[in-house]
Amino acid sequence: MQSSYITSAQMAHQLPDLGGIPEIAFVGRSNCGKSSLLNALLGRNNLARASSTPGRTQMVNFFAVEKGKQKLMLADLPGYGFSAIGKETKHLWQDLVNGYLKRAEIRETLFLLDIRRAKNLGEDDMELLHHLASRPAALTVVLTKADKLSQSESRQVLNAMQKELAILGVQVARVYAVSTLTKKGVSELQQEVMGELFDSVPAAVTSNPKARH
Ligand SMILES: Nc1nc2c(ncn2[C@@H]2O[C@H](COP(=O)(O)OP(=O)(O)OP(=O)(O)O)[C@@H](O)[C@H]2O)c(=O)[nH]1
Ligand SMILES: [Mg+2]
Repeated sequence: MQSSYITSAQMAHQLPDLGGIPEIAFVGRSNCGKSSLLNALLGRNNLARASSTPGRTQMVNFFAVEKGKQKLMLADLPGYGFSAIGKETKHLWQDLVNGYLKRAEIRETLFLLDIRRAKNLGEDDMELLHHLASRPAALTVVLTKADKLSQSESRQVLNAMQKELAILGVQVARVYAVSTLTKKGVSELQQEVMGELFDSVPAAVTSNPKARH
């Protein structure tokens, strides 16, 4: 599997045409571990830049991953809920993320949530979850930083989350608990989400996007 950085968009109008290659979107609160998980799924250390400073990713960053002749794009989104940002930045974030989430190329959305927050979803989390569930792309909830809880606590939170989502009527394909530190859940996500998407990519959209222009 080969991966590389492709491009970034800071504003909605800069979102690129990448030739229709299927995309996996990484969405979630600031600091929840989106960039770290993207790296772990690609087996890279710091391709997407992760940081303990919330608000590290401020653009939509696109990374290509190739398996044989098939290609997917992973889109690392800036996080929300970062309290230190001003109104104007918040507005730009909304514009960029809403613009991004309209892309027809998105085939899978990973909604990441720090496992310690899973019992305490905020209004912003809920609003986004409902919005994502209403989109055509499959929605997977990923509880991150599972190493912060014991195995049994983590299993409990995962089960509770599945029940809660059902009660809320949020249509979610799957729920995972992962840790990029211990690698728990990472190979399952690789196989079940990335692998399935790779297998579903028709040869026609795996050609070089530039060839279409
Ligand atoms: N304990 C633990 N820490 C993690 C894990 N994944 C990420 N982190 C840490 O969480 C912090 C934030 O990680 P990022 O991957 O940068 O988070 P992000 O969601 O991309 O953040 P923004 O770009 O600000 O939205 C970093 O200090 C990471 O080292 C994990 O599985 N376990
Ligand atoms: Mg990030």
